[in-house]
Amino acid sequence: MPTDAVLVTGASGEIGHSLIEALAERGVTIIATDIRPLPPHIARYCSEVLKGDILDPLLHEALLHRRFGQVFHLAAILSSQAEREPERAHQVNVEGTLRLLQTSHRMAKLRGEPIVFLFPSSIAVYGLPSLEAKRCAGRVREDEYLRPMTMYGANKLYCELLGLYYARFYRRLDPDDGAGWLDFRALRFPGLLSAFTLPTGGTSDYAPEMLHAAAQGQPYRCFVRPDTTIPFMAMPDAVRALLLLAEAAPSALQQHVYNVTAFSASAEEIAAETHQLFPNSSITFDPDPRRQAIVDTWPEDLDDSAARRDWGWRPEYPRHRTFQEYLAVNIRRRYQKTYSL
Ligand code: AKB
Repeated sequence: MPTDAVLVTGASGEIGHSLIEALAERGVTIIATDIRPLPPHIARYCSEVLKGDILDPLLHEALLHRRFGQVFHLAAILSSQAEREPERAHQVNVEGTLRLLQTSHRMAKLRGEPIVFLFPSSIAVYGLPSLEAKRCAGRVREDEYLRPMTMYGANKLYCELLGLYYARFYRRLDPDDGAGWLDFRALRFPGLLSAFTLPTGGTSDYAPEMLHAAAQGQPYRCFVRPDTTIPFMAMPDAVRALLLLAEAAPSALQQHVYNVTAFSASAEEIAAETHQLFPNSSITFDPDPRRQAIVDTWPEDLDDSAARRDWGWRPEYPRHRTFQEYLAVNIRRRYQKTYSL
């Protein structure tokens, strides 16, 4: 871990809370930013919380007055929300990332040392042309089916390339760079399942929403068909993957972008797992054509062998452990606490 502070953007989002807790456990100094306020139980782990829009030049100016040596750029508008406001999504997801790459590159030059820039990408970069192709594709590799149909998927794919540009070409083109360059690394995440936070505006949200609704005794109408299958991962594995990739020796990395996954499951299987945990849960299926069309282009499974080979990735939460250990314990505890407040 770097001796200088670690910058976490989008700190108030789904991944931010768990990542900040994990960084704090390692004794790291954390600078957090988000457009929304950070809950006090997370803010207390940060040496500074800068509230602001990732597009705001004043935020970037303020960041340049701090000394950070590593970046986790989590700020983004997720896939379903991005289809509702595509131009805004492009601004936040692409222009916001471009500005942060520039700011981080400037910081790396000021420090005279490389900055590791972690970018969470997504299965949304893939675009399977039909349901039949999705069913036949099997475990999709990093270089296959890169034809995203959503604004969010296109944004993520382009930002992977932008990061690569800053890491490679900009470095070669700028002779003054010295040792101050960007070490850009991206992870393509599947749908994430957290016991503590709910995503907003994603298309894989049906899985966490189903669970959190059941834990609160509320009925849930699932917006995709029961047979809809995509890969998933429990939040502790997602955070561990980010930290493992951040800590990997540069010489070990044969590529800049890696798939990671833990298990694949259909919406029906997630509902069955939810029923096991919460036998009184009521889950019905009422597919939304627009959101269904999005997940129908995402792969059923990912090939994460490059991550396993280069930086020792192995998920610790397969499906059974995700539901029966991580979610069963923490989600119950979370809502028991809420009820007893
Ligand atoms: C979304 O559904 O938009 C995200 C993702 C798969 O990147 N959870």
